[in-house]
Amino acid sequence: MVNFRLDGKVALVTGASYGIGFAMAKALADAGATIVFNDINQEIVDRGLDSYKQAGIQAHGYVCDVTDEDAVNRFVKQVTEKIGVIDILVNNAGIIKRIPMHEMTAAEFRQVIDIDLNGPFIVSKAVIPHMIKKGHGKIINICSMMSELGRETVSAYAAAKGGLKMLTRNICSEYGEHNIQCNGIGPGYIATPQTAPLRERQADGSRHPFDSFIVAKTPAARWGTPEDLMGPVVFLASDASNFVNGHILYVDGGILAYIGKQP
Ligand code: NAP
Ligand code: GCO
Repeated sequence: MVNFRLDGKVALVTGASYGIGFAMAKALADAGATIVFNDINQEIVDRGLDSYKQAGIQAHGYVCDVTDEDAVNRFVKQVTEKIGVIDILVNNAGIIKRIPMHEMTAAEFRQVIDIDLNGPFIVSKAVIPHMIKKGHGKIINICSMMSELGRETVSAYAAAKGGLKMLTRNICSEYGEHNIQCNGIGPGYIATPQTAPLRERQADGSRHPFDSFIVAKTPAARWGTPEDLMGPVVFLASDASNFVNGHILYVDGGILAYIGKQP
C-alpha cells in the first residue's frame, strides 16, 4: 500500500508561524508528524504557537534565526536531544525585497541571499549528519517561480531561489546514497503577507495591476493559497516519494506551462 503517513516522524519547518510554512506544517501534523518550527523572535513564535493550538496541534516553537550558524547548531542539538532526530526538514523561512537592481545596495542583496540561500544551507548542514546516522531523511526546499523566471525588482530573490534549486540538486547528488531525498517545492503566486503589497486595492477600488496580471498569467485563473501546498509537502515528506530526488515540484496553477493570454 502507498504510505503517505508520517507517524513517529519529527518535522522541522523553518519560519512557520504563519503563511505557507504554517499550512505545510499543519498538513505534516495531520499526516502524523510531530512539528517543530522556528521564527526570529518570541512574539512571532508565540503567535505561531497560538495558531497551532487553535488547530489542535501540539507544536514545538523556538526562536532561531536561520542565518546564525551557531544558533542553528544549538537549536538542532536541542531538538534532537529533547524531541528526536529531525526526519523531515522544510526550508521555508524566506524574505523578498522588491527594489530595482540599480538602486539596491550590496547589503540589501546580501541580506536576501543570506536568509533565502545561506539559511537553507546552514539548517540542512546541521541536520544531515543526524539523518545519515539514522539512515534516512527528507529535505524540502521552498523555491519559487523565480527559481526559473526573472522579473523587474527581484534580482536578489531570483538569484537566491535559483541558487536554492541548485543546492537542492546538489544535496540530492551528495547524500542520495544515504537514503536522503532532497526536493524542492516551487509555489506559484500564493496569497500570503509576503505578496500582500502585490494585491493591494488601488485608491479607486480597482485591483492592483500586478494582481490582474497574475490572474491572467495563471491557467487556474486565481492566486494560490497556502493550502494548495499541503498535498505536495506531504508527498515529498513521505515514503511515497522515496525514489523522487533532486526534483522541483512546481505548484503554480500552470504558470510555467503557459505563454500567457493575448491582450
Ligand atoms: P511570509 O508570509 O513572509 O513568511 C515567511 C516566514 O519566514 C515568516 O514567518 C518570517 O518571519 C520567517 N523568517 C524570515 N526571516 C527569517 C529568519 N532569518 N529566520 C527565521 N525565520 C525567518 O512568506 P510566505 O509567503 O509564507 O513564504 C514562505 C516561503 O515560501 C518563503 O521562502 C518564500 O520565499 C516562499 N514563496 C512564497 C511565495 C508566495 O507567493 N507567497 C511563492 C513562492 C515561494 P517574520 O514574520 O519575522 O518575517
Ligand atoms: C514577486 C513575488 C514572487 C513570489 C513567489 C513566486 O514579487 O514577484 O513576491 O517572487 O513571492 O516567489 O513564486
